[in-house]
Amino acid sequence: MLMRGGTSKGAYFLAGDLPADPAARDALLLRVMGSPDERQIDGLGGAHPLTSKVAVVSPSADPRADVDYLFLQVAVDKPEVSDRQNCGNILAGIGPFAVERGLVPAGEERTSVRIRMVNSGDHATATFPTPGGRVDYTGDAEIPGVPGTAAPVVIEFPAGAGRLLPTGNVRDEIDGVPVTCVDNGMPTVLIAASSLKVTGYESPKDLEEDVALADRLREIRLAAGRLMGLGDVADTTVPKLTLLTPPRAGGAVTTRTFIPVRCHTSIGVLGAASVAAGLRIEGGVGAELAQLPAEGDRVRIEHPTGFLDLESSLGTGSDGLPSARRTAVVRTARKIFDGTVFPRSTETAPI
Ligand code: NQM
Repeated sequence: MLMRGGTSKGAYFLAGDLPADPAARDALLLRVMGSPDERQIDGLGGAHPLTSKVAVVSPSADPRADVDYLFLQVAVDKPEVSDRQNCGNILAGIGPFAVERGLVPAGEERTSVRIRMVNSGDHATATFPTPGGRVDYTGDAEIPGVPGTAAPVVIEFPAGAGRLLPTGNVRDEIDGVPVTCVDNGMPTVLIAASSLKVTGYESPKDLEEDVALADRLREIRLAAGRLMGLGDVADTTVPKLTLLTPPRAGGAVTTRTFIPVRCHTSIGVLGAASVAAGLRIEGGVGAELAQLPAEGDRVRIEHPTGFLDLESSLGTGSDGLPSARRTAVVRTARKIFDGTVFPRSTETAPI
């Protein structure tokens, strides 16, 4: 099934419909998406990391979950499929997909699906309308970055299993640049845009064309990856890098996020969850430029095409450092197409 999840788009599969062997599965998915090819002309991919995504869904053996969701990022221009990151936007389609495929029975009015996110081991609960026992994608929820309106998918994340501050510090310095490395579901490096001599209000296109900035970001990311315990991140899509600058549309902060080379046209959900938590960390690079709402109020993260609102609260972990408690967000999803994909143009048998 081809679905839009939040501000991303991807192919959703039942695990049982794909090869069990990861190498065979990944080879097949490259063919399905049309990678490697910068236009992905021979497949379903949309020629951008945000539209070259795959969800693999199966019933869960975890008593706290109904379904398992494995996210796979299919590279556009390289023959690579990665399970090293999670995706909170594609997550928005998982509950509806699970109901469509009969993995979870629909409620009469709405349905809550408990999801184990296999990539991180974290959990989420997605709630969406199912009047009369069928998923209803229509509604009046609007999310910036997607035209029109659709039914709200409310996603709640309980406190994650990992450390909010993976380096153990509220602030580190890399090549003279202060950073705060935070992980509230997505490993993210927070950097004040001003410390890289940009305003942080530039368009994604202008930022992507800044070669000197790209060099700087690459060096910072490699060093941050090591500090965060992620090892050599040269070939991985995490950590992400988020440039922060003061808000200018009533939000808490303005962001430009690199995922990690292309600049996001909006912001990832878990990326935004990490930013929202990071802003509240006293002494972190975000706290001094953010305009935070009162504790308990929604945090509005501004991004290139609008904003993303989150509920986010922090506590203190057993190590005395800040830890995330709960995060909640509203997304929408759309079933675009359900059918047969032919992995090779010469093949007649569907997968
Ligand atoms: O952070 C893009 C997206 C994402 C990931 C990326 C996401 C998230 O917008 O949870 O949603 O950061 O690669 O789909």
